[in-house]
Amino acid sequence: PVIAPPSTVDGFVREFLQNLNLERGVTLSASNPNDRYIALAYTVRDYLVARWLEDQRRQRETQAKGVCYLSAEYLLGRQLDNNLLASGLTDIATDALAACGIDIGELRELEVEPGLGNGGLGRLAACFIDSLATMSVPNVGYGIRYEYGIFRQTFVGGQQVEQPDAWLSLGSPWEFPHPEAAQTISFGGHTETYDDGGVTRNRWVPGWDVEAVPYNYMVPGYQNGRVNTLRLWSAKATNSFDLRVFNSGDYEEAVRAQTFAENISKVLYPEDSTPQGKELRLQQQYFFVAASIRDFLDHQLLPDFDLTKLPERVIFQLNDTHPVIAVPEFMRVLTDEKGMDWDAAWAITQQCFAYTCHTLLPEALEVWSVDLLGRLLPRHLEIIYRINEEFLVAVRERFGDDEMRIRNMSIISEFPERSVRMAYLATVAGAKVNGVAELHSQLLRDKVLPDFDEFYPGKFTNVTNGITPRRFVRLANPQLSGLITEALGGGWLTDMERLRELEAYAEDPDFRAAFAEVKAANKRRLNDVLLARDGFEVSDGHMLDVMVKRLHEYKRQMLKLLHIVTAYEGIVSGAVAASDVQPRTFIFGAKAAPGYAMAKRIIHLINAVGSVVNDDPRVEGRLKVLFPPNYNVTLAERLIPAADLSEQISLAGKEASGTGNMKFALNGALTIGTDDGANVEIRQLVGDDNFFLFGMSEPEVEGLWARGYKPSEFYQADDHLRRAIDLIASGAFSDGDKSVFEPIVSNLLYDDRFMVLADYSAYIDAQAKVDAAYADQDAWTRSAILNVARCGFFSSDRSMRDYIERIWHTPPSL
Ligand code: 26Q
Repeated sequence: PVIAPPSTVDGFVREFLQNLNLERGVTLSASNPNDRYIALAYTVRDYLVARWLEDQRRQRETQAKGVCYLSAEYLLGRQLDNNLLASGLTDIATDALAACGIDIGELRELEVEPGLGNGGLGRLAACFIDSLATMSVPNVGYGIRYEYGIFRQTFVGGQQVEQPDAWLSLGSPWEFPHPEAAQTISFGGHTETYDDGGVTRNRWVPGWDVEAVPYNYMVPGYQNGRVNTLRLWSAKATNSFDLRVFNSGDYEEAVRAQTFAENISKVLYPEDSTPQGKELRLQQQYFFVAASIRDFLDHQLLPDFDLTKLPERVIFQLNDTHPVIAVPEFMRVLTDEKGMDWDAAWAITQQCFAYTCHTLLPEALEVWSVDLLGRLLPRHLEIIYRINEEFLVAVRERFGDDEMRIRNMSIISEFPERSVRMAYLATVAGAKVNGVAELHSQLLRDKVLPDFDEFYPGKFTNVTNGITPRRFVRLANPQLSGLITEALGGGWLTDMERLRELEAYAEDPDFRAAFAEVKAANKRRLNDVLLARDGFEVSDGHMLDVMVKRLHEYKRQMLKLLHIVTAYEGIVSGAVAASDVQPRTFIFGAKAAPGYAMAKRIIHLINAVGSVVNDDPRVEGRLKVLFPPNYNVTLAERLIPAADLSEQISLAGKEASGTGNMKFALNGALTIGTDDGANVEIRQLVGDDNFFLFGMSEPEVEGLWARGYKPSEFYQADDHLRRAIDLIASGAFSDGDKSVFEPIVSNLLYDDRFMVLADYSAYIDAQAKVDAAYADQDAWTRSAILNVARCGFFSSDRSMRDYIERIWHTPPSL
């Protein structure tokens, strides 16, 4: 058995120095900062590894039902601080390094965060595995080890330029490669029928294959001695590629073929909606789920396991449709490989999968053309056809020959080309289907999949998203955490409903003063970070108004921008005295998908407005627009604790949940938001007095669409709106060149799919209320405290309990 080093400063020093010598091959005095960072990471690992091995042994031994979380993305964020916190080693490590003359804070900054996700969905997966480990729930997270994560964003002349994210280039001390546990994953080829002792069966004759090599990551629970596993797959060329060299002598061609295989896990697709149907993306999806299923069957089950008992042993949770090709793969393995008959295999499959949907936008629903699927995975296409046939037979039995309904429910769509609707496949195969917030789950049943809800009563459910308080409260906001612990004592980090006890403290002037001081300190810390990072300064006395999330038209960064332009226009036109303006710093953080032209133009406009507003002396420094590039988890951890105001302003009915909204509220920012996603639940919990609601409700949005929405009418009818848009159109933010932002202006005036103009005046009014409320600092602080006190519900621990109770039915802990 592995024995952890002693949990003392001396023990840590010895282990650290040993790692420097043995793993890095350097002495302390000759080591560079990267050597020291890697040796530190190895040292933390050394403390966790014994626990990890023990948990893996126990999971194999008990064979209790566990969760396999299948996600194409894990947006993990930096590992060092999280793993120190989980293992209770933060102070020991700090002192040990100090004893070696090293400032641990400097090493911390060297870690390049693993950005293996786009945004909310990937970060949610990371929060969930943290909670499962903390709650001692056996679980394996499966995903892809992208060699390049989400791109690094830079701005050139205010425009987004993408740079590759070579996150592995300085070493990756947190991973454990296991080439000996590689799986061979096949693609292409054709299917054939054959005679299996008198029965005609189909089988797959693949055309090519790749190796899937697992890399394991430790997922330590918070100070509970548990360590779960995150297993990410990396693609490697198989020997068959080498053989081809040998046989053909065409060396260059063989190396090219190797590159082709290894491309599969090369890069994360940076689109987080409107999937493009790219072949490589489907290869990624099949690659990781096929490897994961095989890994589970080969390594997690005991050798003589009775496969009919699988539903008592495992549930595969599908994080959106990205891993849904796992369904026909599982069927293929059970029938073609294990010889099970179809009906038995299907009955098992329908109990072993559950599906989480993360969207309502029709263009974001994944479909794969039959043509592409048939070329890449011919046997899977056959299986999907059979699933669909049997499903439609059942639909006919139930509803009669209602051809319209059949066409609407078919897993295969015929237009604009024949393709597979992955969300439908997931819904038919899954034991449960869940949305990610109350409103979203309701709309999913009523608008997106109503026929399925009718056909499968009880299948649809809700699990409202959550966030891990370890990373987003304890690590991101140590001062607030300290204040809470002073008030409530320990234990609240794993029992967030206890934050309710803070309600009483909201009435205590001393506590309010201390809380306000924490916010001020977080602003100073943010100022240091932004100054070092981007040369930005956050002025004293400014309200910090923050909008950070992917750039999407439905999220309506343009609405925020119109508010800023309106405030600016008021000052320069003389309508408002600068001295009467409540000082505010607006901070944006947002990446645009590289192919999303409108989103990129909006980024350009934000930067353009920023340069003009920030430099105009008439503003007297009372409005500042900051757009630090490359918003990521690390920056979020600095920004969110400093924020006063959280912008959650999507068009009602479009944001499935949002999770940034929860992070802000739990860090004592007030929300200005629409009645959308989890905002609805935040407002219910914190109360109307502590939330700035504005804008149309989802039914009102529907009503306005139905009547025929004409954005130009709103433009004509509202003076402020017209002046703001005219100012943009005039070239005021583009050196007089009217053409630069013309596409944005005409989109707003003549299309405006997300009804920015319709909600503009309500937004401006709500912002006036924000200004008025902020003028009473003490009342604002009281509201902020109540936000913290009442948002314990949004701990991802609670989300996990809901999944366990409503979907997984796994034992609560082990
Ligand atoms: C699919 C196919 C091809 C290429 C890319 C994709 C793709 C990748 C990522 C599609 C979607 C995503 C990410 C979606 C996402 O992050 N959705 C968000 O999920 C959060 C967690 O549930 C919610 O809070 C957000 O409301 C939702 O937008």
